[in-house]
Amino acid sequence: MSYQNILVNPQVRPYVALIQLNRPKELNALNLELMGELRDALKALDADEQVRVIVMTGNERAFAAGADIKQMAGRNAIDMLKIDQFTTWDQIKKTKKPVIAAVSGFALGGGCELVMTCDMVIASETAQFGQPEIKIGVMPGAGGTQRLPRAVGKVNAMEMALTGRFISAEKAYALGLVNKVVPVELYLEEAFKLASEIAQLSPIAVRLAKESVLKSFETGLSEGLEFERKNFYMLFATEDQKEGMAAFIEKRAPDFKNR
Ligand code: DAK
Repeated sequence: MSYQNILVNPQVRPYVALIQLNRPKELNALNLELMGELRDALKALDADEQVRVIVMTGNERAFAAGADIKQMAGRNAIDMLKIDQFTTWDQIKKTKKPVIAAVSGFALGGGCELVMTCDMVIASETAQFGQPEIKIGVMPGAGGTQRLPRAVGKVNAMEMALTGRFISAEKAYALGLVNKVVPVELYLEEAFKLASEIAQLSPIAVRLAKESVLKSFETGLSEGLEFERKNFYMLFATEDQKEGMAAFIEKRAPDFKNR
């Protein structure tokens, strides 16, 4: 597939794919075209047997500075309703393989929300996160008011959503929004390292573990535990479980086959 607004490398490392948002002049502002391509690329990589983990990144200056304000500015409520971007965002959120965001520079508005749809986040020291929509007369519309408080707590989410202030990578780490902060020259490599570590594991176990963790955001504890148990039992039907446990007992490295 050829894309105009993103770059895709399906094998940047063994079993690791890279998607790079690529509208650098606009700080990777998320226009409809880019979001559609991102949805299509994630769907294709999710179906590709040679891909086990996906890294999503921007460039050093910006992961993404938000939805494209110039594209949105003239729209009315009915236009927004008809465009129905939520279908695209919902599809992105349904990616079954782990997605790691490698963030440098601005991750604002829809950019910050996109980061929060990812499963893990590696940030460069220069990364800045924010929900500045309030400054342009709107509010977060792609999950910011729901995912941000779950990630950083109510008072921090309120401060970000109600003032539009940005937070630094260091603060984002302290609040639990990102996994690790590294110097800018290392953020992508660090994301590949994390991705490669996960790519060596049983993909089916990784998939069910991801699904189970995500379930905890949607359910109460009892229902979540029930869901976890079913997935846990299911893994005993896989060859990878037999291989993983045999390898442990035989003191060798496992060779997982995704079966
Ligand atoms: N949209 C369009 N263009 C943008 C942009 C954006 N969000 N952010 C930056 N740019 C463009 C600038 O217009 C400029 O273009 P030229 O003027 O050179 O043509 C270029 O990128 C460089 O930006 P600056 O010159 O402003 O660079 P600075 O370093 O001075 O400032 C900045 C960087 C990131 C602080 C500043 O650009 C800025 O404040 N940008 C806007 C940030 C923002 O407000 N983001 C939130 C946008 S609203 C939804 C899904 C998502 C959303 C809504 C609904 N549904 C599913 C329904 C999301 C909404 C948003 O994100």
